[in-house]
Amino acid sequence: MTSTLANGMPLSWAQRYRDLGLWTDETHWEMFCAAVERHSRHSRHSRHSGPASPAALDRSRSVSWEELRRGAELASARLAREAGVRAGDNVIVQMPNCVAYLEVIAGIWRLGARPVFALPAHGSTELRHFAEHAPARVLVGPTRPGRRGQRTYDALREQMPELQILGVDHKASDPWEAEAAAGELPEVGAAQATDLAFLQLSGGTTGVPKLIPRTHADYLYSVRQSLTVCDLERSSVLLVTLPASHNFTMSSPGILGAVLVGARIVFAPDTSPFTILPLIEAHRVTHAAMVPPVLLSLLNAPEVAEHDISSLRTLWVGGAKLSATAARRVTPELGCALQQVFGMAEGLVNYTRLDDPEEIITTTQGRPMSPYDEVRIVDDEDQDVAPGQPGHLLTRGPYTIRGYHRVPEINARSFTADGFYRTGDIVEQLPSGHLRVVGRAKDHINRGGEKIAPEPVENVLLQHPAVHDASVVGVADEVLGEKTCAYVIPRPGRAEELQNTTALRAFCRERGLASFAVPDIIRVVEEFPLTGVGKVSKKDQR
Ligand code: AMP
Ligand code: DBH
Repeated sequence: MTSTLANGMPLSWAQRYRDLGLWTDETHWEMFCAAVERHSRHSRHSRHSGPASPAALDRSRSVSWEELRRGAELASARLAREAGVRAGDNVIVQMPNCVAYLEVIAGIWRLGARPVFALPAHGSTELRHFAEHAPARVLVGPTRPGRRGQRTYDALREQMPELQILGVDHKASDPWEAEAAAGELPEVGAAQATDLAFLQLSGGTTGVPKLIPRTHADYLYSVRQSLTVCDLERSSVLLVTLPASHNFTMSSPGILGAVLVGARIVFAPDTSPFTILPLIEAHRVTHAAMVPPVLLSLLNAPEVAEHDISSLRTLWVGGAKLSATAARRVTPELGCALQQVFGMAEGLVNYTRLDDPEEIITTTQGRPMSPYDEVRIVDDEDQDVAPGQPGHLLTRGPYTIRGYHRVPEINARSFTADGFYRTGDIVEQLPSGHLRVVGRAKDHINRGGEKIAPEPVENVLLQHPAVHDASVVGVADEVLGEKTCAYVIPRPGRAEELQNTTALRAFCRERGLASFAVPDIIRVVEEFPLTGVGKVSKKDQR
């Protein structure tokens, strides 16, 4: 008898969340089928003439809800027939943003198996780690993965010949044509709502990403709860521009939220303004999730003026700290609402509410979405800090894991004895409950004893008219221990104005930065190193 679920949740707590009505008995496949039923019925009733309006589309395909379910069934047939995937198996999914992606993961759930959500940016080191630790013996990827992807798969074939790599031709008008001809569907695999539903990945700021075990019940609760604080509805059009597999894209409220309410899903192949602006215009997109660097490139793209983006209603921005400077530009310049989202694949998700005062929306990262989320803000000795003071954020709740997948040593460090997850984030809490992320514990700079949070420095640099983006890190220094180094990306055509770093430092002082916080080193660069989902990788910058 085990006394915890796959996500480390003690059975007594699982029972409590069930009794409270937060967790239901539904699995992802059941949720998907019920949603398809609802939306198809609705469109049959409301359709007057003309073709069924699409549920999901990408560059090569446009499918209705029923076609989506059929695609998922055929995907499950292909996985079962070609790779023998069965209930309880883990399957690594590394697909670009496309309709077939959704069919593949739903197909895996149909079999009672579990996706391992790899990102397109993951290389053979990470993929091998997932295959070994999940463990998984099948990987689903695109038939034409591009040159880098091909090298990755070649390396994997050599290093792990036992890993079966299944290619899906996502650019075909019907990727499942051959399967449809092959005949019978495999049976729906057995799965319980409290079973492991998939393995999500942590951002992995150090070493390889950790595997995050989420159950059907806890995850679907998180999606439903997200929908209660967001304005996504049936008539909405969601643009998926961050990698589909990322927790933010998937669940906040994301692709699964769109499936639940019946919103249209438009898959964008990448995050560049050249790609997303025409898509927003063509499909009358109402909602999209972005990380701050993507928002900045949208705000600063001269092409914004050439496109009709008046359909936009709400942008969710999160994944990394959004500067107040950029946050304040969203509504005036893009004409839509901003909702800041501070979440983690491990669980806890915070949102600013749509009716919060502007100051809260632009200067905080929101508050927990569930009344059952517990947060504590503590000092280095795990003692609660005084209200309003910055400290380490710990959290526990109905959709936050109590342990990573199969790593007891790491779990002993990452969770408290009473089950709180140590997020590694430094936050302060307002009396209203809103959290302000001050930084990552590891990102704080200790400059000869003066503690410097990078964020306020970045905020000031961003106010400079020639600065597109700024990222501040600590670099080793013999005298001070650490010095501050600012990486800045100039706005197009304005690099010259940043050549004089003395002037940029003077600008920082004029804007009120403490003298010790004015960057010691300023480096003008064309781009920042990014993580798989497009967050700035400070680890690489250091
Ligand atoms: P991961 O564990 O890879 O899912 O990454 C989650 C982490 O991303 C959080 O613990 C934060 O450090 C960071 N993060 C996510 N959203 C925000 C946000 N809105 N503001 C600041 N940091 C964020
Ligand atoms: O960064 C994240 O992991 C994240 C950000 C916003 C997340 O997991 C989420 C919302 O659900």
